[in-house]
Amino acid sequence: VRKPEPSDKFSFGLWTVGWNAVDPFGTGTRPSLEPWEYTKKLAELGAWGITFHDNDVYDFDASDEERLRRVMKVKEVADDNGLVIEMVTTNTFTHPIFKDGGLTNNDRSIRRFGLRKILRNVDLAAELGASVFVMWGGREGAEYDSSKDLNASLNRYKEGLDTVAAYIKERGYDLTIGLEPKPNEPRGDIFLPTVGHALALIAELDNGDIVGLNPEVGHEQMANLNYTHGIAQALNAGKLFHIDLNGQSGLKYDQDKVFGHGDLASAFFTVDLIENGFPGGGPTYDGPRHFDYKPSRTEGMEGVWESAAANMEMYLMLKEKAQAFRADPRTQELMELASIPESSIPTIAESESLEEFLSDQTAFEEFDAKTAGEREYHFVELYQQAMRHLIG
Ligand code: 3MF
Ligand code: MG
Ligand code: MG
Ligand code: MG
Repeated sequence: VRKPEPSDKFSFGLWTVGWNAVDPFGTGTRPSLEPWEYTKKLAELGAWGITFHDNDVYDFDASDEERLRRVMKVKEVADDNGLVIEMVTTNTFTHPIFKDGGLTNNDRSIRRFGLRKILRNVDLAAELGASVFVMWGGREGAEYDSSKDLNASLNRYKEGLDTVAAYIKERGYDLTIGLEPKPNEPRGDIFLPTVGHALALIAELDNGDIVGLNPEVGHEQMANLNYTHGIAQALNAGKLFHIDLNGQSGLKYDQDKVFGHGDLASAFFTVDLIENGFPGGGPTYDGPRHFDYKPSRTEGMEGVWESAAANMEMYLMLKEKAQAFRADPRTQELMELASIPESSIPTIAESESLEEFLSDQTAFEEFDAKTAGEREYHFVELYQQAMRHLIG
């Protein structure tokens, strides 16, 4: 497979390659470098962009001067290496103050502090030229159902998101917000556990027009959901603003493995959708191919760079296969046999009134349900056709 190029729009969170592998059971197994020390290598490997949380770059209690100095250093090194800072996000989960969340904390003074931390970071995101501002509410949630007034918490979540969105509009920033759903970890239950929950909440916001989604592969799979279906529904709603690609092997902790190192067939169909779009056309995604993975704790610095490269290699291998799958005339034939093109035709014709539909005897009274129930779809053969391209 060819080498990744900037036009592939691959980007990495600085917290991914920068994770020194501390976990709840053990100390770090790798050194922690300065954030700008990861940038050059990512560019060499063929990445196009980077992303970060405020506190990936400067400490929670850094002075204004220190904050500016460190941010400028990252910006300078990114510029020197031709990397775009495409997304900036806020850490509202590490410091003890956020142990019960930022926007939904029961404690009002902490909510006010959390919102100010986020708004300050919106300014930073705009200054650095980011186009998306991701909000993962990692600590917005609970372990105990008795600990929350869930109605009030959801109202506070909406209030917080609406305030951030209104602020972006008021300042005239060219930024959208990408909510990142996750079902659990670090909270027992996180609010906005899935793509669907987030879409429903966005629809109720006053400023929801600039609020969309940043779905992560592993997060949907932790909820036993289909990632490709999740991003498809976000696309269908005009809400797929960003993506977090990685790998997950079933219902476990958030594994953050390399993209495709988990459910490979699912990863294939994700790439197929992103690169080839829906078979019948429709909304497409042309945003960053952003990796939110973690080099496993067993890896040293060599493994960090091997795994970073593996994400991009995996994506490009799947892209080649997915393109060949769609271009194969046999695939088109099987899609026809499966009536996939027919699914794009409205059930009731545009020119057809409801009355005409109700009086169409062929649709119901004369319809041969027995024969229709016996038809073939060849769905298994079509899937097998995909597998031939994937592993044949
Ligand atoms: C946690 C995550 C987060 C988010 C990030 C925003 C630390 O499971 O996925 O990574 O992606 O906070 O992009
Ligand atoms: Mg994650
Ligand atoms: Mg994850
Ligand atoms: Mg993520």
